[in-house]
Order: sequence, then C-alpha cells, then structure tokens
Amino acid sequence: MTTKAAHSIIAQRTERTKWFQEDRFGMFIHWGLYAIPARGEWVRSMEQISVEDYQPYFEEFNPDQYDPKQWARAAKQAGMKYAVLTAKHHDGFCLFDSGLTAYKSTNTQAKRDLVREFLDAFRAEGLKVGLYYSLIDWHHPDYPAYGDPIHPMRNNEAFKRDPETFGSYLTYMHGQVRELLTNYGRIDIMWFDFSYGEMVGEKWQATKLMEMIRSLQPHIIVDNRLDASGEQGGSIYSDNPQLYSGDFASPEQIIPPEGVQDEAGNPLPWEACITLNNDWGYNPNGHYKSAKVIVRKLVECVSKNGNLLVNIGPDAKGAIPQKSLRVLAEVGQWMSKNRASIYGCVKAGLDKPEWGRYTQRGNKLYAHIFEESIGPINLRGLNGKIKRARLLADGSELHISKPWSAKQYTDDAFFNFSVPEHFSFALPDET
Ligand code: FHN
Repeated sequence: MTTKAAHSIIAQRTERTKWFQEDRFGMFIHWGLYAIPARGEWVRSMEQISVEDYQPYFEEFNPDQYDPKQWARAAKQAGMKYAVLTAKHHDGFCLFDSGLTAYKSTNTQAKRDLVREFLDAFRAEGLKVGLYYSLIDWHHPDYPAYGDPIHPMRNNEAFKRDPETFGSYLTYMHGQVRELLTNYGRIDIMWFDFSYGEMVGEKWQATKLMEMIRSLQPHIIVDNRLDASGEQGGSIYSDNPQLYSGDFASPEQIIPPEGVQDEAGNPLPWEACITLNNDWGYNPNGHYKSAKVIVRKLVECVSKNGNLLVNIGPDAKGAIPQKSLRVLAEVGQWMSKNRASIYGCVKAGLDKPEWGRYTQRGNKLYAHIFEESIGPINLRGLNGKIKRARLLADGSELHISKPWSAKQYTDDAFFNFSVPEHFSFALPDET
C-alpha cells in the first residue's frame, strides 16, 4: 500500500471515529439460542453438541419477555451512548430476517426480527447502534465440521476443495453483511469477530467485504477483527493499514497498560470489551463485577484515550438479568453526577497520580480519587496551575492549599483533606 493511501485511510479513520471517542461508553449484548442451555455462548462447541442436538433450542426459542425499549432505557440510564447486539454469533443463528438462511429468529416461535426491534428501540432513545457479526459459523454447511471449534477449516471438505472461498460460505457471509447494511437503516458500528490462525484478512476476502461496506455505509466504523483475533484485539495496524485493518482496536477482557498508540506514539481509537459476570452469553451464575469496578474501568479506559463496552447476556425469555440491571443502575447514578469527566475526555498530559486517575477535556482536568487518603491529596506538579476546583457531584468549591515547605513538594498543590472513594473534581487547569 502506498504511503499516500495509508495516510488517507488513517485520516478517514480519525474522522469517522470522532463521535465514538466522544461517547466513550457502550453496551455489548450477546443473545441467542445459547441463552436456553444458559452455559455461555460457546456451549455448542465446548460440549461438542451436534447440529441435531442443538436444534431443539431453535424449535423452542420464544423470548416472550423481549422488550428492547426496556433494554435501551437501562443502557441510557447507565450513561451508555451506544450499543452493539449480536446479529449472528458463532452458532450461526441469525437474530434478523435474513433471506439467505432459514436459521433465523423469524422462523422460530418468536416470529420476530429481533435485530430490527433492537435498532428501532435504541435509536429511539438516542443511542448509536452497532451489530456484531461472527465470521465463524458452526451451522453453515460449507463452514463448520466443528470437530476443532477454533479451526473447523482443517477438517472441512469444502475448505480442502476450495481453500480460497471454502465453498459458498464467503458468498453467504458477505451476503448477510450486505443485508444488514442495506435493510436496517443507518448502522453506526460493524463489530466482526474473529480472525485466527490462517483465517485472517483476505481469507475472508476482507478487502472486497470492506469495499462493499464502505459503499453501503461510508460513515460506519468497523473493529479490527477482520485482521485480528480476540487476544490480538488490542492491536491495530497503523503504519500500514489495510482497508480491513479496522477503525478501532478491540482489547477483550483487558485494558492495555498504555492504551493503544501507533509507532510514533500517537493515540489510536480503541475499545475494551468486558463481561459483567465472566460470560458473554447468558449464564445465571458467575461472579458479577461491582458498579465500583465498572466505573473504575471506565475511568481507566478514558484516562488512556479508550472506550469501554460492557456486556450483558439476556436470558432465553429476553430479559436482562436483575443482577445486571442493578449494576447498570448504580453505574448510572455515578454517571449522572460525573459524566462530564467521561464524555469527550481524553488522557491528561500528566503522570498517573498515586491516588487514582486523571481525565481531561479542553482546559478542564478531572481528578478521580479512588482511594480514601490518609491526609492531603498531592496534585503533583500542579502548584499554581489550578484556577479553581469544584466537586462534580454537587458543584461545591474545594480548597487548594499551597505546596508544603519540604523541598520535594514545592511544585505540588494539595487538597488538604481526606475524601471518600470515587470522587471526581473539575480542576480548570491553566496549563
Ligand atoms: O468467541 C467470541 C466470544 O464468544 C465473544 O463473542 C467475544 C467478545 O469479544 N469474542 C470472541 C472471543 O474473543
């Protein structure tokens, strides 16, 4: 690829992801037939369930409590600005009315286009909408041979016969992406998942796929997993980006220590995706992360120029688990008072303080104090650089004291008090 072409791709990526880097916080939704066995979305592969033995889940799927308007309200009240729903996960079941398969929600007892209802409900609440689409498909006759759940290609006759297009699967996969980007209005995010081993890039005919995507919805942002796997999700290829390298990196269940940068150290768009209870698909068990942990991870992502996508796994009836709703509601209470320190914020030009993290927007610096202090809180290097400080939660003024006389503190400013955890301050910073 020429340097000029690479620069053009990087410039377009920067423009496309502006809203994404403003919004910072989204909801991931993994939902499908696997909600019935309720042991996570990989249950078919992990337990080597045959297509025939998985079929009863298709026949009985009837989420009569599915109310995407309630989902959208929960996301909005949590302070989330966008949401991504699985249109098709690895088991191949389509939550949308695809013309290319009978393995879809409109052919179940539900008789509903679950994707369309999701898109309508979340748009109505003012959230941006994205669709997750699995490159892997354990149901398609030209793909699965799920003997090896990650590498079914290796024992797949169609793949051996025609490794470039492995039968009709790529035609099917590209065709479904075309359906999703043609029949459902404006889609803001296309979230592909995932490449692995030899199955990467052009093995998916990724350039052709991206040319189609860009022609149908030029504004849409695409993750980096046409070119990366889950564990590689934290990287994005910036110095020589291919058309399919993606608009944002997608670290999974991890927050990169320094965020994601290009070789020159320039920050790149990225989004960490995490589960609430260790499973992406519905599982009533599992340890739920607390609202405090979610808030801290959100602050950490933003303090490193990143986004956080928090997953919920609705049950087979279409209901979001009560435990998930409770965590989301508590996160929303914090966001209602501190959202100014998240939306549109970026990494501050300061070292990470020992007591928490900074985020910044324009000349406002936000101090997120995570640990109750034993004494004055040291705003290292900020002596004389803070015009005033306000507590975000109630707008009250906070006193900034002068540096201590001891030599090593002469450049520092101090909050001369101890504060409870989770405080955020607006520090209009003159620097
Ligand atoms: O295998 C999938 C998994 O089920 C889930 O969808 C995650 C979410 O990012 N992605 C893959 C694992 O990396």
